[in-house]
Amino acid sequence: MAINPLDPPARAHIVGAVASGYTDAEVQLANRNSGMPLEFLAHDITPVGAHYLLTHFDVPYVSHAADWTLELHGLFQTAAALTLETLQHYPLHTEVVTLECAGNGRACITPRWPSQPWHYGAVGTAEWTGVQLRDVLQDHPLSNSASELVFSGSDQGADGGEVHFFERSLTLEQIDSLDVMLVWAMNGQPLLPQHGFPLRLIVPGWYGMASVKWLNRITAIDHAFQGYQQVKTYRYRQHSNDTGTPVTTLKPKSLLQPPGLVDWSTRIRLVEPGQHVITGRAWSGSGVPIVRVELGLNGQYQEAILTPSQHRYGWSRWSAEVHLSEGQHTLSCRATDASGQVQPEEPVTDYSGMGNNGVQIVPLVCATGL
Ligand SMILES: Nc1nc2c(c(=O)[nH]1)N[C@H]1C(S)=C(S)[C@@H](COP(=O)(O)O)O[C@H]1N2
Ligand SMILES: [Mo]
Repeated sequence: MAINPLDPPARAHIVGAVASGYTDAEVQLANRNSGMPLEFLAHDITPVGAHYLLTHFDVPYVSHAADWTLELHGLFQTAAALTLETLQHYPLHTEVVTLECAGNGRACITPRWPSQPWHYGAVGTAEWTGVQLRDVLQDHPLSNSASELVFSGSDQGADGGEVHFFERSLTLEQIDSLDVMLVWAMNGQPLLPQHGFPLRLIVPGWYGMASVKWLNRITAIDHAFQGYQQVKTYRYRQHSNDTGTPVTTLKPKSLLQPPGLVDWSTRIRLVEPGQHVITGRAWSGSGVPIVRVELGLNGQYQEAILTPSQHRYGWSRWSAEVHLSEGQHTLSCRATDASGQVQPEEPVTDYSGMGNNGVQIVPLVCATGL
C-alpha cells in the first residue's frame, strides 16, 4: 500500500484516535511534570535533565543544604534532628535504580482519569547516592510499639479537599525487606530542586510515590498511617467507591526506542524499508529480574536478545532485529519477569490509571526515499 507519510489525511489515519478533551489542568500538569523522551532509552543511566519528574504541589525553595535537618520523631527511643553532615558519616551507598511513576500509561486508558497524562515516559534510571535507612535506624532505635515509619516531605498542597504535606509510610516489615535509602545525590551531583534537594527517600523496586522528596521528618507510629497520599490515592481501584488495594511494587514492563525519524507535528515514526535493529529496556519490581523480552511486529512476537542488568534495581537492555516492508506497521514489546508475570496486551484498566503495564504500541510508516 502506497502511503505518503507527509500527507495530512494519512497522518490522521495513522495516529488513529486524535487524543482530545485534555483539560487545561492536565496540560498544566503535563508542562511541569516532564516524561523521559523515549530516545533516552539509549542511555544506561538517564541524564538528570531527561529523568521523568512528578511533583504534586510546588517545588519548595531550599537555599542551603547545610541548614536542612531530618527529624526523627514519634516512637523512636530518643528523638533526634540529623543534619546532612551527620548523615554523611554513615557508610556511603550508591545504587542504580529504575524509578517509574505509578500513573505511567494513564493516558493510554479509556476513559482517561484527569491527572498527569503520561503515555510511556514516566520512568528513568539514575545512580542515587546517600546512606541506607537501616544503618541510620541502627543508631536510632525504635520503641517496641512502633510498627510503621511515616516519611514526610516539606511540600504542602491540597488534594481531594484536604491540605496536607506529601507523606507516605512503610511498615517495619516492608522496610526490613527493602533497601530503602536516604539520598542527596543523583548521577553524582547534588539533587536538583525538583528531584528533592537536599534529601529524599529512594525505595528501590516500588513505584515512585514511595520515594518521598524534600524529606525532613520520619515519624514512628504504632498504627496504619491514614495520610491522604497513603489511603486516598495510590490505590488500585475499579470505581469511585472502591477503597481498593495499595499500589506498591513495580510491575514488569518494557519499552522500545522508537526507530527511524519522527514527524514533528504528528509524532509519527518514519522508517525506510529493510532490516532494523530495535532496542529497548525492561524492568520489574522488588529486584525481580526480567527473564524474557519479545518484540512484536503487527502483533506477531519474536524473541529479543536480553542483556540482564548488572544492577538489582536497574533496567535491563534488549534488542531484536526485524524486517520492515513498505506500509504501516505497529511495533510493541513485552517483558516477562522471573516470577512469571507477563505484560498484558491491553491497557490495564484502573479507575485512576495506576499500574498500567500494558504493552507499548508504536505506530510507524515505512516508505522508501524519506
Ligand atoms: N515530597 C514529595 N515527594 C514525592 C512526590 C511529591 O509530589 N512530593 N511525588 C512522588 C511521585 S508520585 C513520584 S513518581 C516520584 C517522582 O520522582 P522524580 O520527580 O524525582 O522523578 O516522587 C515521589 N515523591
Ligand atoms: Mo508518581
